[in-house]
Amino acid sequence: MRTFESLRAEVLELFTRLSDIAAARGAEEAARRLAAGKQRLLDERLVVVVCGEFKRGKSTLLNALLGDRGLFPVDAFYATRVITTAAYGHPKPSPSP
Ligand SMILES: Nc1nc2c(ncn2[C@@H]2O[C@H](COP(=O)(O)OP(=O)(O)OP(=O)(O)O)[C@@H](O)[C@H]2O)c(=O)[nH]1
Ligand SMILES: [Mg+2]
Repeated sequence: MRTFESLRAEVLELFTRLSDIAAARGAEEAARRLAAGKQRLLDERLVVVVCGEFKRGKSTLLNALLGDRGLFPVDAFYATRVITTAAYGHPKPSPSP
């Protein structure tokens, strides 16, 4: 069975091959984007984009996936008006009594 690590290694190899092709063709923008994508994979950051029309349940879906019903505001009227990112972080320590 293919593991995440083996898939990751395969994709990193593809980045190298594609970057060589982009460089050979002088495709600078493609090379820049490939380098950025490769770096994200090396950093072990997976970026998932959720986009859609207004009021289609994006925030509701994200709250369900992240297990926090109060994380993104959900409303029948416009609730999320700006591009918003969520990232994992260590919880703040509780204030000492
Ligand atoms: N029937 C139904 N309603 C849903 C579903 N998911 C969300 N809703 C409702 O649809 C409305 C909009 O949900 P949101 O999660 O705020 O949608 P959104 O796409 O994040 O909205 P904006 O960020 O403001 O564009 C809310 O009233 C939700 O309760 C669903 O799967 N089924
Ligand atoms: Mg929203």
